[in-house]
Amino acid sequence: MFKVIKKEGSARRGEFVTVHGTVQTPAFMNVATCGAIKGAVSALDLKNIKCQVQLCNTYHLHLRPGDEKVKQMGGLHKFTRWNGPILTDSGGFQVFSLAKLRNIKEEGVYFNSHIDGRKIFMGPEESMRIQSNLASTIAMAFDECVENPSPYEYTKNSVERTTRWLKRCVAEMKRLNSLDDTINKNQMLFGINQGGIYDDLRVNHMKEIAELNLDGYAIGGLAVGEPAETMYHIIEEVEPFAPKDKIRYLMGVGTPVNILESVARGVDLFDCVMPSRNARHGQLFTWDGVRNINNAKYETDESPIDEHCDCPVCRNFSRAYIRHLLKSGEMLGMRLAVLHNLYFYNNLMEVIRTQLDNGTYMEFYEKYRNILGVRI
Ligand code: PRF
Ligand code: ZN
Repeated sequence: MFKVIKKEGSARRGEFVTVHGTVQTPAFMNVATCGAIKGAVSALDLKNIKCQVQLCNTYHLHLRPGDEKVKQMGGLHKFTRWNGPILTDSGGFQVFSLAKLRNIKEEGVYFNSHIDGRKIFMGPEESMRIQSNLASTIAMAFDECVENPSPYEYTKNSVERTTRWLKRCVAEMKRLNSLDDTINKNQMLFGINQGGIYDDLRVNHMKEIAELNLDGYAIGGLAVGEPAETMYHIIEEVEPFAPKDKIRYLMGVGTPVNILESVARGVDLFDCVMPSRNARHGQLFTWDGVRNINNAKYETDESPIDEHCDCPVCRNFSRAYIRHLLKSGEMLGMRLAVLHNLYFYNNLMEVIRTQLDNGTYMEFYEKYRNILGVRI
């Protein structure tokens, strides 16, 4: 259940209630593709970095260790020891971005595993069954994320198929949630808006899926190479047609500035590999902008990564030490950098929520959208 507590322009401060706890929104989901955040971060660390929700991937966990195995271990919550909300992505996007030799048919997608090349089929029913075995809090609908650019006719046919797939997801999830041996009988389902960069396809699709009374609505198919301005424009186009009383999730986005811009346009939920991936390469997010810790000027710098950050890493370690660890390929360097970046993202969301509570979000947005993307 989702409740908007406060609004400022299109921006929303909300609360999303799940069987695994309540999520304060706007919120960021921490990406744990295979059941772990890359950078040796476990469930034991998540409270310290203000994590509210984890995101895991259907495609990866189906290939390894196998969703039946995860079910045997009691589901993802018991398996990973994270008892807060978990969202699983449907596999649609990963099949299209990772798998080789894929073949899209009405029934689903035939593809070769990126691990051992074996032939696999995944359609809406398979994706729902896998996500039901994983027992995540929220399952995502099985969709096609068309590449950018894609021709109008291709995109139109693809969106129509994605709608038919969504209806099959709804039916299959209903069936699975009523079975005796299903671990999470309250599993929720989010639909995904597609339509590439075409306003009319986007709006028509959002209107169609809004009628299905789903638990949440995602905007997919963005941040796939189009300019940021195009992405903001699409969000503005579809936002009026997304149900007001349902949570809105912008998939795979983005930089801190992308998040500020999208919150201002009515988005409640985000996920992105950027904080963890960039950390592993020494790119650290701070309230003064983006710092590349590999720079020689930090060789003997005793200050923390971010002077304004209260995270466990900034309270204890210096720029010089973290730079040295990363340069030496020490696993601890990656771990500390990832912990700081994830804390930064989760804390940014907390600050955004406080600004919305106080009715000062637009002022905050005007100031920080010019700062957070600067390279320092
Ligand atoms: N569909 C799904 N997952 C996704 C996307 C999508 O379009 C994106 C697009 N940025 C990220 N993750 N199922
Ligand atoms: Zn920090």
